[in-house]
Parts: sequence; C-alpha cells; structure tokens
Amino acid sequence: MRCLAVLFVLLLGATQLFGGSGLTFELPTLTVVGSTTAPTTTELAMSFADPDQLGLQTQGFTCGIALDLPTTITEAVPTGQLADLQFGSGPSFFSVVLALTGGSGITIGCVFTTHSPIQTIEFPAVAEPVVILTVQHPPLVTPAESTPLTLSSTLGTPTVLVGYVLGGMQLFPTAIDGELTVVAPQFVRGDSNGDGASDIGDAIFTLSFLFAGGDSARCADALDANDDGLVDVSDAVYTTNWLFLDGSSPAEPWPSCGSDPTADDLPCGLVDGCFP
Ligand SMILES: [Ca+2]
Ligand SMILES: [Ca+2]
Repeated sequence: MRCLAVLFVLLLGATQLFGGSGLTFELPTLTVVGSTTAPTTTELAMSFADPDQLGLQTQGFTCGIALDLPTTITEAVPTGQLADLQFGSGPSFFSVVLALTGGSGITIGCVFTTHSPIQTIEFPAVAEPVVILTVQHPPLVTPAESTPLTLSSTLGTPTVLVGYVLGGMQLFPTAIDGELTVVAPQFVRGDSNGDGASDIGDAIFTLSFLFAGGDSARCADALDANDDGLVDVSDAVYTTNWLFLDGSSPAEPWPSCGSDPTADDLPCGLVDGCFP
C-alpha cells in the first residue's frame, strides 16, 4: 500500500513537471484607494486550491512572495483551515521572514502539525484564503502606483521554494501571481454628496455636515469647493456663488472625476462613480 502511495506521489510530481494538476497557489489582483498624505495599509489573501479535487492530504508549504519597493509586507498570519488546525491554535510551525535583503518580499515556511495527531488539509476546488498579508504602500507620489505580487522561488537564504508537502515530499504548485494597484482618491470638487451632479444639494450637504450632524463625508476634498485645503462655511458660500451669482467654478478636478492636483491634508475615500 505504501508503495502505491509513493508511486502516486511520484506520478503526481511528474505530471506537475509537465504542467499537470495539483495544488494552485494564488495571489490576488486588486485596486485600492490610497492617499497622497498617509501610507495605505491593506489586507489581501494568498489562497490555495485543489482545482481537480484530487483529495491531496497536504502537510505544509513554503513560498516566497516578491513585490516591488517601496511597497512592503508588514505581517502574514494564517487564516481559514490553517488557523483552524489544532483546535484553533494554528499550525505547529509557521515562520515568516519579512525583511529580506536585496528587495521587498517575504518568505513563509509552514508545517501543519509536527506531533500526533497529525493533521492534513484538503483544499477545495475554488481558491480558499490560507494567509492574510498586510501590505503597506507609502503616500502616493503619482495618481496610480502598482506592484506585482509574485510567488517567488528565489527569495531567502537559503532560498525558499514555492512548494507544498504531500506524503513527506515537496511538490510544486501552479502559481498564479497577482498585482496590487494603489490609486489616488478620485472625486469631483464641489460634488459634496457624491451623486455626480453639482447643484444646491451639495451646498446643503456641506452645511449639514458642518453644522447639523449630517452624513459624514466620504471625501472631504470634494467638499473643499474653494480648494483652500479646509472644509468650512466658505465652501458652501463658494458653491452657491458659483451656481447662482456667476462666481468661479470649482478648481480641478472638475467637472470630471480626477485626483487632487494640490496637496492638502483632507481625507478622501471611495466616491461613487469615480472609482476606476
Ligand atoms: Ca452633488
Ligand atoms: Ca475650502
């Protein structure tokens, strides 16, 4: 029986060498709204799948995750079935090296259990998160900045391979790389309520926000109609002057969505209709 198991593992390894089936390691491709004044911290998941449902009794894994400076990974923690191991105490061995010389990236080594009862994990056909990565990007210098998220077998000393353990042997998964894009907040100046129209409703929204406990503004920059870096009653006055008294129109970004060309400390998050 043991011979059959070994043969199966060897055959599996061989099929993988030629692009066959096995586990898939996957990093996400996503876009998040960042900031020009503060670092952007976001959480993303590395996920595993067994797309052909081979019932692989996985015992552990190793990998490197490379990304471009100045983006860094500041934390990596088990989640899902990994976190559930040993009645919720997680894997026996989970080692993360965050600060690698020569570039930005991390290495992870994980053995699910090192003592009895030995636990293995079968991964589902659809990718399931196994590690939550906390990624930090410095304040944006340009409107959009991207870094590849690459499963790498060249990081660490000694080098850590992208692989998983099955029957005590290391096999190599199909690696799906990702990408993280951080974009500057997009908004229309003067469209305080973010409904895509510039009208008296925006002046009312600003006054309500300032004085009547109205909705919190998701993008304070949009309320800064006069672009002086502050949100106050002068912005509502500026908007009404523009709408009804032939005053100046708001400065850029206006009338279309865009990022703020002038630096200020006003926060701005996701604005309906302006997210790329
Ligand atoms: Ca509006
Ligand atoms: Ca203002």
